[in-house]
Amino acid sequence: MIFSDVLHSRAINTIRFLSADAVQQAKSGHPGLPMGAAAMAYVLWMRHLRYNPRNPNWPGRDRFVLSGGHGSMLLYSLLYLTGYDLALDELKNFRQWGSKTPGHPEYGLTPGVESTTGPLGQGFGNGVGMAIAIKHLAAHFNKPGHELIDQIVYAIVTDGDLMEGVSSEAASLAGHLRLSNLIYLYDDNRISIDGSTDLAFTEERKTRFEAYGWHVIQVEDGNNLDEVDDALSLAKEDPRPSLIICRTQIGYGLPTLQGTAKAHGEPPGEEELAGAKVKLGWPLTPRFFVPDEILAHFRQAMDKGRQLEVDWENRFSAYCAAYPELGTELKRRISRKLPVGWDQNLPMFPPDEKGLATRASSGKVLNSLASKIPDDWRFCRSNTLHQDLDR
Ligand SMILES: Cc1ncc(C[n+]2csc(CCOP(=O)(O)OP(=O)(O)O)c2C)c(N)n1
Ligand SMILES: [Mg+2]
Repeated sequence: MIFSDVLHSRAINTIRFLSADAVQQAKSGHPGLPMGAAAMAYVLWMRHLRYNPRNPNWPGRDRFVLSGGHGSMLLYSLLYLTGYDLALDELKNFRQWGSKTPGHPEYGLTPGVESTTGPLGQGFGNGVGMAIAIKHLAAHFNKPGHELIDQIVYAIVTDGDLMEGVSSEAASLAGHLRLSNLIYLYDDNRISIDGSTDLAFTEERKTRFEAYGWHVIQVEDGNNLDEVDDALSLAKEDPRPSLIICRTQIGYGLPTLQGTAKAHGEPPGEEELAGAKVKLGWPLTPRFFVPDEILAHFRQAMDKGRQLEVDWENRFSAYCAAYPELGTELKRRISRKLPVGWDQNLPMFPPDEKGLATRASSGKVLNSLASKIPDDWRFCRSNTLHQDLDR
């Protein structure tokens, strides 16, 4: 499949204009991110991300986090187009009371949303946690010839995410742990809410992440599908977490607002939106236009996803046949049930004059739980450390 042909640019424009139309219709929202990052998201969702729209909770899936949650229409457009249980009417009801399309994505409300995002930096940190959990499972369960746990966590992160302190802490840990299953696309549009990042955010982001031990790739043009595609392929091969810095234009296509902070967080206006449609060769009407062949193209994700899930389930069955005990244990963890007897022999603390620090008693309880609940060893280890520091 040649990547820069008409089909792909029409597919990407469908994402852009579904998003911009929804913001314009709601008279509120953020058109800039979806219009600027549509191409990188498209490559990720059509070429790399493993998911099944008909079963958003399939355990073998990769995870996608839109850390810049203000760009939620990008995610909703993708969910609708690829065939998740999110109707076009929900996009038309963007930001309306009772809709499944709130201004910022909410986990548990909208099928396919893996993490609640909006507070910048939060999705970045959540993704690191997900990648740790996957690595933990892989270390415990994978066996030679049975690499069942191989999920990758992808995210789109923004200037605001990188500005927030939490991203530094999380990135440091991700580098330290060499989370090769963590791949972040950075929407390097050099614009934030108040204007150019020249105003307040001029640090060397490439060397910053290299210093954390990340693998950093620079994509000169975030609209160049082959460049993004190659970068994602390289990232998957690297033993470190990867940051793919994609140079983009916020509000791509908007005749006067592209590349400006005015494209960040307000409806473009009818005239500007129409101007973008003319510029990118899109029909002015109807609003929320989805060409049939483009919907069919996106909906291939459903067959592909079904097949991916069937393949994974077959691998899981083979695993359970080869390692029945581990298979049962993995099923228990996936079902989120606690092991039988998890609460037996918990320490008791009789009243005492001096009183025991709750930090110390909680440590004892957690260590007791940890010996019976293997899922959380990292947590119990850090608590032991806490006790050591306390001495
Ligand atoms: C922790 C936090 N502080 C402030 C905000 C308010 N806010 C929303 S978007 C944004 C800046 C967005 O800049 P960027 O992340 O580069 O997104 P872009 O403008 O490129 O879409 C801010 C400060 C927030 N969402 N979270
Ligand atoms: Mg930005």
